[in-house]
Amino acid sequence: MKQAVMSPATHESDLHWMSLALEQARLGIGFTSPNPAVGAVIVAGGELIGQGYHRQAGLPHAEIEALLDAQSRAPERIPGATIYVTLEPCSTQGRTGPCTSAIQAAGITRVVWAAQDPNPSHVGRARQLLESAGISVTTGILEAQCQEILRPFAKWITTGLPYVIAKAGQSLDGRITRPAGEGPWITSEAARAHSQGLRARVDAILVGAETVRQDNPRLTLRNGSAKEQPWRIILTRGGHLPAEAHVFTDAYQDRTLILRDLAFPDVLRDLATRGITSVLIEGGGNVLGQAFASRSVDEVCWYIAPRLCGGGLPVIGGPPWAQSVALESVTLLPIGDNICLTGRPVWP
Ligand code: AOF
Ligand code: ZN
Repeated sequence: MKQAVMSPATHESDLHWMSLALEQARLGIGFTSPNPAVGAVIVAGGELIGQGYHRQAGLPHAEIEALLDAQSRAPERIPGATIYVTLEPCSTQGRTGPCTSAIQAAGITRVVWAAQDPNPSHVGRARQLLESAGISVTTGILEAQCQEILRPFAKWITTGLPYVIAKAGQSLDGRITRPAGEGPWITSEAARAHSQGLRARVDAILVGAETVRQDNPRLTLRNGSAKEQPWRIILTRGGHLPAEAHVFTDAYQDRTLILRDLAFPDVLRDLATRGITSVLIEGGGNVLGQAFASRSVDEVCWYIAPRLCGGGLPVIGGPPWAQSVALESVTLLPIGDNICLTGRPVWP
């Protein structure tokens, strides 16, 4: 009887503490590649005594950051405490030591995590290791939300391909260019500023050579984020690229990579071997067409402007498809009079 009353309350507090761990994890998004963004909190007697997140590959994992924080705040309360982690703790020596061992050595007696580590070296190992050390384990708390931020890492570590976001800005009639003499912009300044948030999430931005020739884009992160500039990947067949383009002459020219004569998905496999776990494809129409035709796209982010161009380049080029593709998990965000539509293709 007592237990039946107790367990829902326990579950509620697990949700509460895990949501704080998730907040911690979010602080690392964009900074941890090729590692996942992970957060942790340590709780003793219903009080938070430590918190932390993984800041960068090679630096301590979230669990260790939280333990260090707890050691500085209330070392005597760590034995018997519970740690909440958004990811299954690692159990092997990588760039850093195994978190399962550190948790055990600290005297933590309960470990709660949200999502399994998709890394084949760790997946499913932590429960057995911890339980055989007498530590209680609860899993799956806020799993879907925590898995959401693991998507790029999970795809990269399990398939050897980066997570791909396709971005475009189009007129209502699906064009990316305006009639001659009208200038280049289709979407509003606010919509274009919004798309900086995408650049802050990824390791690389990919465009075709034609986009460099026509638009001379900077492809830089300019929203004040402290994140390192994303790689700029230029796909080219002929190799005729203007030497004076921003991507070859600006302060980040060492972050520009030219890939010649590589088709999808080989171009993505090449990037993954360089430790690039996520790529934002920003066009043009031909590159987007090839990315979709090879079913390489995991997420789309489309900006739609209330303007009709009545001609011009189509947002997606290439030959007609045999099948259409629907999106799931769709979100719609008005940005002034423009719209941002996101979703995930469900490949047939
Ligand atoms: C955790 N907590 O915060 C993260 C984990 O090379 P290392 O030592 O940094 O290990 C990287 C692997 O550890 C990574 O591939 C993933 O499986 C896991 N990430 N694990 O316990 C963390 N970021
Ligand atoms: Zn770890």
